[in-house]
Amino acid sequence: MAFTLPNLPYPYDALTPHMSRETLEYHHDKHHQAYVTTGNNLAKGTEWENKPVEDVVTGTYGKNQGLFNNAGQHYNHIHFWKWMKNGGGGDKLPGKLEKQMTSDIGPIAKIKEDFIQAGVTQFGSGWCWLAVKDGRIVVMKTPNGENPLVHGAKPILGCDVWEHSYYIDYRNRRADYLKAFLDHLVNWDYVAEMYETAMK
Ligand code: MN3
Repeated sequence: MAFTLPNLPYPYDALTPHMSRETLEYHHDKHHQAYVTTGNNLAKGTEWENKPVEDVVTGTYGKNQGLFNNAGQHYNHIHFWKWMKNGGGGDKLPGKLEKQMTSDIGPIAKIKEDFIQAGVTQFGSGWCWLAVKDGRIVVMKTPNGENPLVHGAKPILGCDVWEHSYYIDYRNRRADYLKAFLDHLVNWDYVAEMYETAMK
């Protein structure tokens, strides 16, 4: 099946005041839609037409930059919408996930600090992540549309640090955006779900 734009799993104003309706309208309806449209156009007539997005991402990395950029961003955004929810964030994590994260990285405060640091130090556009690599949860960062899938890891949480994700609400204050993401937006249940899938 060709790439299709998923609906947001909540109304456009559900994440206010931490992420505005205006940001979600532009980010979901314009930016994500453009990755879907361009990705489908670039895949047309190639071996990647109608292939699962994960296969396109890993198969085109380092080989077909144009298609990779759009497929990577499609994959990243499909999950990004689901990694947030109204009333999310905070330090109350599903027990098993918290146990694994704290044993692999350290206390929740350190995990948050490392995640924010990864996002702030990603020069230019990109993403910061929690991912499972070799059975352990690690903090990562990637440029542009890259994600942990092409680095032998499985993403369980990602935050978009392209300016289109925060400039309307936070202007240049990327660290404040990352803090609000962790404190008020993260859907830890979906992170736990991706963790379970990654460990299978
Ligand atoms: Mn984006």
